Amino acid sequence: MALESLTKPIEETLRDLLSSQRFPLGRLAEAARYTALSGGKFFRPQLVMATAELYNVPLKHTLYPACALELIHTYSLIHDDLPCMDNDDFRRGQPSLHKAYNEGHALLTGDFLLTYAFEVLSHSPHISSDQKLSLINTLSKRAGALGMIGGQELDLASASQDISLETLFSIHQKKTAALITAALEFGGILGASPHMATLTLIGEKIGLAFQIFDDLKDSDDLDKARASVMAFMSPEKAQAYADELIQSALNHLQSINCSTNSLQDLLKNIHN
Ligand code: GRG
Repeated sequence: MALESLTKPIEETLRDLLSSQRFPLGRLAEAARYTALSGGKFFRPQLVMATAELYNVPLKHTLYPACALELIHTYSLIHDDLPCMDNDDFRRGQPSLHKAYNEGHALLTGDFLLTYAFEVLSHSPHISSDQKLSLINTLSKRAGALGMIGGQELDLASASQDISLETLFSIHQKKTAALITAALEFGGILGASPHMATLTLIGEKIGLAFQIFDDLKDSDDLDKARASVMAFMSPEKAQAYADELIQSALNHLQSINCSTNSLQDLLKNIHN
């Protein structure tokens, strides 16, 4: 499956899930569409679909779970941009949500997306109740206090402090890699994979690499107090370390030995 062919169904499903037909009252869905459909890469939903493809899961079975993950990602970006967090006025080249609407509305839109993601999972068509429960359990753990939110808390607590490389990687593992790991696990759950532990390992490795590449891209953004790998090593060393993580993930993927290239392609293009 060509990676570009994944983007359109993801976008269409998000547009439908956040449509004014489904939400005729209020402006939460409108505000959610403002951020969710503003040119993100859809990396996490693509990962879900490419992993499910390893097990020949039909595309239409993957769409709701893949989009649920993007809803969580979108909420995290909206809340992260708020003045009490990263205080960013722009996201994807347009005013952040709290600038386009207001802070209260941005907070509520994030809350809406967080709760709606679980509703979407519970309504996912074509999949069994056991699979739905497993997806809900995985997402609540990966997005919660031991995952993404725990990472954000650690990040806030470490702001403007000297932290060790170990602590930095722990922040990255939770804040960024947890949701990426959930994407691999989602694909595995949808495909009733016998390789769940390997998929988790691949998710952890590429999640850390993804954040290191993001740190490298942001390396000239010196205003930010956000913990970055650039405080610990040269760009060349950081790049080499991230490349090693990707190579190791690719080796693990090869050990699964399924006949597909989409996931491999995604992993190889992670730095873009
Ligand atoms: C819930 C407040 C709150 C925070 C959770 C995930 C997170 C912590 C905050 C989001 C901001 C951030 C710096 C996340 C690190 C992960 C990352 C590099 C996000 C950007 O992801 P991309 O590159 O973005 O996939 P697009 O725009 O393509 O969707």
